[in-house]
Amino acid sequence: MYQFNRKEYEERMKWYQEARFGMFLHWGIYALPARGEWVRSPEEMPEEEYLQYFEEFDPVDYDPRQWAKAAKEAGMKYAVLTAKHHDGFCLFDSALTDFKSTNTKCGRDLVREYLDAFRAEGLKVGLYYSLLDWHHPDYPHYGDQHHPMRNNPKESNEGRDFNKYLEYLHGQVRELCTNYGRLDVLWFDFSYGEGERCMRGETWRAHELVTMVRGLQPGIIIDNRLEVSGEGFGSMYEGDPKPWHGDFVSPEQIIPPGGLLDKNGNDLIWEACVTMNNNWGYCALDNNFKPAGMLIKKLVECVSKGGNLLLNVGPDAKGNIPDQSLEILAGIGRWMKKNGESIYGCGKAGMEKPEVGRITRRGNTLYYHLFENTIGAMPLQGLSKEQVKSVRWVHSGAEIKIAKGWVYDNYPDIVFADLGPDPVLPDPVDTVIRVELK
Ligand code: H79
Repeated sequence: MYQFNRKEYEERMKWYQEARFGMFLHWGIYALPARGEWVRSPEEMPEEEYLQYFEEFDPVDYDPRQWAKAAKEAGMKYAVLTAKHHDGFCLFDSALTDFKSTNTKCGRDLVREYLDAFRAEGLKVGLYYSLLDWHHPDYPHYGDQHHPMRNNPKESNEGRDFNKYLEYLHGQVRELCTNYGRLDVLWFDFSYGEGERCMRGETWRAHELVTMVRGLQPGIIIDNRLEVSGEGFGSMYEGDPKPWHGDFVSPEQIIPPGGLLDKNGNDLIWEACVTMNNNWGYCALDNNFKPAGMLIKKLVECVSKGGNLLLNVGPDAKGNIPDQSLEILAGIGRWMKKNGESIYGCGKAGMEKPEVGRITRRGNTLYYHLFENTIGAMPLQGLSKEQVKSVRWVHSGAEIKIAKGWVYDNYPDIVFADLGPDPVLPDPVDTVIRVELK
């Protein structure tokens, strides 16, 4: 049985911590109702009604090579696609269900095509797999939002055999880990409940599941949601991870204030998953997209706090990533092309955040991210003149001199980078300067 091993852990997490930026893809037949992937739950929509979308689903425009190009151009290094979401619909050709993409009009294994396309672009590939399943007849409900049939007397828990569901879950995870080549990330979602209604850890036969996954896919990275949800830090926080804790903490729709440490003060590996608008799955009426510039700063924030950003797109029912999302990705990509060196392989600086932005760091190289201009030269607080080897603009490589003069003589303990008299920075979103230390 799998047991946590610190050395193996550090080894498998290397690429992931260098990558820093990935694409989350929420796609399924819920793109047809287009009210988000949870649609069945708040609307308490019965199965019969939802099956109309299964009949209708026909993603004629699905070309994952376009998705992969968009991810790559944005500077993303990995991706995670929903192989199955809570609705139970499978985007892969599972032998264990008929509720799958190969049985829709398109007749295609959407997961396989995604994996081929993203690998071809040199991206690491991940799959999301929902622990909840609203289609499986043996998945129970407890009168709360975690199941759409909670208030339907015809759909009581009577006769539901959870062990059968567990066989199904383990069987499908085995299929994914066996039939699709090397997978880099497995993203379970999620654990919840307490007491008799505790759907966490060994409720999923998690130790056995993780042992199987690691046996079939050595080196795979697993999230922490066999134990917790987006809210929890789990046993990793205690400094004593359960074998099923997984490899990273997965804060959802939040960037942890101050980053994440365990209770002994050691860094935790984490990935914030964040939507571009206010939904994961395609939502026709949600045009509340965060601008590219804001998301660039959020990525920098994650890296400066030692974490990753998994940024979501929700393709529509035809298989197209919405235009707004593509434009945002392109905007991020333009910045990443110039400034990616301040993201990849970078992490916390271990220094106070400057007034005008943030700092990321790789070894002896500090990246100062200027979200706005300073008045006067840029103070490199915490550094002494003796430590600083060089200062450069990242976008051009040009030299930046250390500021001299009577104003700066008033602050003998602070080094100032002389950005010139022009208060308009070359990149109004985030201009990066690189400080090499001796
Ligand atoms: O896959 C994405 C979400 O569907 C899933 N995790 C991410 C990665 C997720 N699971 N739980 N949650 C998100 C948070 C739960 C939100 C809810 Fe609701 C509040 C569910 C029911 C009430 C939001 C509002 C969704 C439906 C109504």
